[in-house]
Amino acid sequence: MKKKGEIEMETVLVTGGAGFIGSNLVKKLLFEYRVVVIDDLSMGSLSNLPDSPNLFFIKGSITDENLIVSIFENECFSYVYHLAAVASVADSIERTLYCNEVNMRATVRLLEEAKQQKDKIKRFFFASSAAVYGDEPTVPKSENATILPLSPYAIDKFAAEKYVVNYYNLFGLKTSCARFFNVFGTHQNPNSPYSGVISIINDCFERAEKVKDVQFTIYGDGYQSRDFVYIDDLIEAIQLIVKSDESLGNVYNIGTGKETTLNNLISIYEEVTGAKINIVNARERKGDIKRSLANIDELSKLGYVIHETVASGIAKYWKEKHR
Ligand code: NAD
Ligand code: UD2
Repeated sequence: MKKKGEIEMETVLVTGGAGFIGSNLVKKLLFEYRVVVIDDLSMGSLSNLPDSPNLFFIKGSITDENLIVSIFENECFSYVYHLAAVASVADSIERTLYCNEVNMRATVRLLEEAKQQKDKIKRFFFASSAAVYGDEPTVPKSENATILPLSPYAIDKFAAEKYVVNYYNLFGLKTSCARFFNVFGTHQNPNSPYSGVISIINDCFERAEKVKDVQFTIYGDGYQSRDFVYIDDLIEAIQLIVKSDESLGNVYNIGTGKETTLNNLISIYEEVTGAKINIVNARERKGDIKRSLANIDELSKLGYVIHETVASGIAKYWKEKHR
């Protein structure tokens, strides 16, 4: 109960808040808000979340329409961060209809419920992906670059983006989107062949501390490059976007504007850890893109400043677990 004169904390919703990015965002938001998290724990874990009297966890699926309606009936949100998704290209190929339910249709359901509270919601934020650009080779990618989604995951992300922007233009719900490039940092789950490559390399170097002959497979020659963005910089960029008026109805790349090859990553890890692992080169993955690099001019106009390079981010990531 609110004591006399006490200012009531605003409440925010984070879908997918038990996941890699979501849990890092929740930790930051808890300094300022009551946080409601909905997550079905299909990929996320409760162990990612801090103990806090201001954290209210709901185990459930965003595809459960009754649950979503009841959450919005019982709460009044200042911000909605929609991060819940099946974040795997491979899974979207295996389970196309299910992933479409989660990644696209459930986004529309959330928008419909948020629309009812549009005078109170300061921002509905949607996590999209650089995957929407596909393998059109021009880099760096600006937000108006050719969109060439190559997987059901990428198609759903782009379609959902379009709905999110449309709910601003048609109904006045305050929305923004961001296309995340390759994010890395604490709580990224390395336990799938499709986990983020840095989480997999990190896991290899951790195992190399205990066992010999740990092996990491590079699919291709290792000269493929990505724009790897450290989790803390990503979270800062998200908060910059949701607090800005210029970002209403807009989509932003979140990356660093710098590319790093897999071979570079290995060298950075050898430098940071002082260890070595066995590297095996295998055939390139089908559909793999050679280069991915963000143009972040639009985000920079909002005041985005990158604090971590890939090397300093990896050093922080490594030291977090190896104090
Ligand atoms: P993640 O898998 O760790 O997080 C997704 C969370 O959503 C998980 O906790 C999972 O349990 C939850 N979830 C999945 N289906 C759900 C459902 N039906 N109902 C409720 N919760 C459900 O992945 P992440 O890397 O933290 O990704 C977060 C968001 O960012 C996703 O939308 C993803 O597409 C996007 N993204 C991530 C990256 C990256 O590099 N990690 C890149 C581009 C886009
Ligand atoms: C990311 C997304 C993917 C999809 C894609 C669209 C993640 C984890 N992956 O894939 O879901 O959105 O972007 O562009 O968010 N690699 C190896 N060995 C390994 C693992 C990876 O060589 O054990 C290579 C992989 O072949 C690729 C690079 O490392 O060339 C990066 O792989 P990734 O899955 O981390 O990221 P990406 O951009 O390919």
